[in-house]
Amino acid sequence: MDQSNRYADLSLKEEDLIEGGRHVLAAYRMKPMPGYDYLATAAHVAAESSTGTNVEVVTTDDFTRSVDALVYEIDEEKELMKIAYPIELFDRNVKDGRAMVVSMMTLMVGNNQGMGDVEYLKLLDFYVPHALMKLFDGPSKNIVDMWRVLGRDLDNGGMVVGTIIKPKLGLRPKPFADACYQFWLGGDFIKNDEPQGNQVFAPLKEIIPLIADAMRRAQDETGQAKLFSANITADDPFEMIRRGEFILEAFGENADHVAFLVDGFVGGPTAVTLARRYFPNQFLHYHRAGHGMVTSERSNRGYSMLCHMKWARMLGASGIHTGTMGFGKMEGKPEDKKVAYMLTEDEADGIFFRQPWWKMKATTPIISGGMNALRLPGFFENLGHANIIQTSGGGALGHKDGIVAGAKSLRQAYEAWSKGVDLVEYAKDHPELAGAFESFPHDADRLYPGWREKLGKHA
Ligand code: CAP
Ligand code: MG
Repeated sequence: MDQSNRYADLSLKEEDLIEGGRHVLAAYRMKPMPGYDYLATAAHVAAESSTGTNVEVVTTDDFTRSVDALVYEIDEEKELMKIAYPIELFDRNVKDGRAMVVSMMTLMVGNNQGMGDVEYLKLLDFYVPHALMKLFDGPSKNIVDMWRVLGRDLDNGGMVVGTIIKPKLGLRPKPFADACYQFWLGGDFIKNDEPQGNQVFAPLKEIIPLIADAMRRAQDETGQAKLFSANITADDPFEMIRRGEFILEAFGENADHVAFLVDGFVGGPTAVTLARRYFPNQFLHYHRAGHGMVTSERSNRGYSMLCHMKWARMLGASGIHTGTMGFGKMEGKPEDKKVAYMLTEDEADGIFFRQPWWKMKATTPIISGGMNALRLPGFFENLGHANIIQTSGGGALGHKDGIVAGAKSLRQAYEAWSKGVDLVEYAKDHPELAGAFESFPHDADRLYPGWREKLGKHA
């Protein structure tokens, strides 16, 4: 059934819709199944994403029609369609009237995923007007709060040197805590790996006190504050609360050195919001494991990385894994830096829409995944700054001279870039950085040809 007479109005102008401030605008990549009309299919998507279904129903009245989502632009050649969603469609909390990301997802990438007349549909970008954006929590903490604990400049505190304790799973409590102590002798920040929690071989109630003790000893040893990001992700929100409360109690006087890690993609908006609202004083570390199933450019369904990041900032993520923009091991490209700007700036260009954030706190990019000291300068050069949280698992714990050297090599790479000094030059009088060249020779050869001669290292 062609519903375009109701769910499409191609006379609508995007600038008027933005000026009107009463619509979420969404841009999708869409291809109808063979034999289906483009506009009719787009209109069906708008129906399924708002007030309709595949047939007219007798209960529809004039008010219903006033909140129909409307297709306002299509370009069949580019497989592009845009929908305007009246903000009244989106669900609001009973308790405080605030808006919720889960409702946006259910409408904008809900039933419209997997429709019989649609070959593929992917949400590429969206625009949220002030009237709705002001109803989202946004972050309560971000890197500024980490710099505060670390005693750094609060406007330009620089890279937080971090790691993920590896192996990803399989360490018993004592070796895990020992690794933490070692890294903290050179680094700032340690996170649980995304699957680490309360495994039977490393019970949380045994391992967390040991980590807290390792933190105290490393702080005493170095005279510097240290940070830990503890995974509290669970199916049961009450389990998350129980973990968080135990962790804060165990860290005691260092509780403000603790971030809570939530596997936000698999845990979903409810898990992230529980952490954001129940533990508002803790840095909310959003890990995005699993996102690639929908955000990958190889996926023609779901939503883009940009949309994922925008929703994460709206939910209140203090920091989110933003990818390594082609400099690490995961998918990415240098142009992904636009996504980082969408997280940190008060206004930024998406793919189709410029989004103001109206002073919502920034979410800090967390840069991880196959990084090491050698790959950092290129990353910073592309992004344009180093005010990020950087975590290297293999890049730190795989250093030939051990964990402390691995941590120091990361900091030295940041120092070299900040001072505008070539990395090989800087390595000449920074042995831990020189050790990174020897630890990751394939990267060294690719990124710094001739490094061996310059550093006097033989193959
Ligand atoms: C990195 C990591 C992170 C990935 C996630 C891992 O370890 O701990 O989870 O960075 O990717 O488990 O792979 P390595 P992203 O440093 O040893 O690669 O940050 O892109 O979400
Ligand atoms: Mg991991």
